Amino acid sequence: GLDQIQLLSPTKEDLPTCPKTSPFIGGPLKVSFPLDVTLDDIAQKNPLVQLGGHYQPPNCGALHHTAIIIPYWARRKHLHQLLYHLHPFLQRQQIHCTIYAVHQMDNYTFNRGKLLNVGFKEDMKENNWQCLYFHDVDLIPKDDCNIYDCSAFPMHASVAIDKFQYELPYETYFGGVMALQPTHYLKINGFPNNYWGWGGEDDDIASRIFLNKMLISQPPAVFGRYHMMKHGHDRGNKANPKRFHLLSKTHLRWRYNRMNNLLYSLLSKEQTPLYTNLTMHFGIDY
Ligand code: BGN
Repeated sequence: GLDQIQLLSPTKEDLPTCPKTSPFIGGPLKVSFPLDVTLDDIAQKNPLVQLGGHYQPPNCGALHHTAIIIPYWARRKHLHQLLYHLHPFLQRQQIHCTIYAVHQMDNYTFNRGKLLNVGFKEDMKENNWQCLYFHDVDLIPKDDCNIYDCSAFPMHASVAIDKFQYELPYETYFGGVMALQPTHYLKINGFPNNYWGWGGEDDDIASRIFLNKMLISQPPAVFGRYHMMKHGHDRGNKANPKRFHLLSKTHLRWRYNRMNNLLYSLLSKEQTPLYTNLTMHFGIDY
């Protein structure tokens, strides 16, 4: 309601609300990768982005309030390329948003589920976000009509990735970019914390959604196109041999393995010009 909007943007109460469809969005995007683009270059090209990677349209009250959460680990180049593409894309959509990079800093195994949980928890402390985009660092949206808002059900945005010939690799695939309202997230008890290494945590999240009798919505495949940036094998993110076993237990564990028993220490929260950087330490893996 109105109260909420005023709370979210206290200085914008006099502005008219933004139109339902932004006049700035176009169609398919040509995605190119300029070499050696620096964070300073990106900041200069996006003068309206505020400290922490925060944006709200200057001339109208945004209809959507979206946090973008990027789990990230030793992929600095990809993060810069993603910011280069994502900031102008989000501004064209006239949404109110902040980009958060959630960074795991320890020598243990990557844990995407846990990073996403921390991202949720820390972001909701900052703002009453109504929509959360959990966004892999290596995926660049290829169509302006892929609007970063939420729908009545959890949404899988990256339904057409070039690496998978613009199709789902399998029917229940839920990896890459997904969008949940806070109520969806709370209903499924957050994401699993116990998948260390590559694979399975996205399938677990999809199971949690189905176990809670929700459906997964998708944008039309022509809008849900993404380019996946190439990368080699990540050290510390080996395929997790336990993932098959873990997945067979989701229906028993989803109530207990969740956001509430989330052990982590937040080492720093840094507002950089283009994103808020959350750095965590998870301690030992188990
Ligand atoms: C699947 C992985 C997903 C990954 C996709 C696409 C598993 C669980 C074993 C049943 N799932 O195979 O996590 O996103 O491939 O790469 O490994």
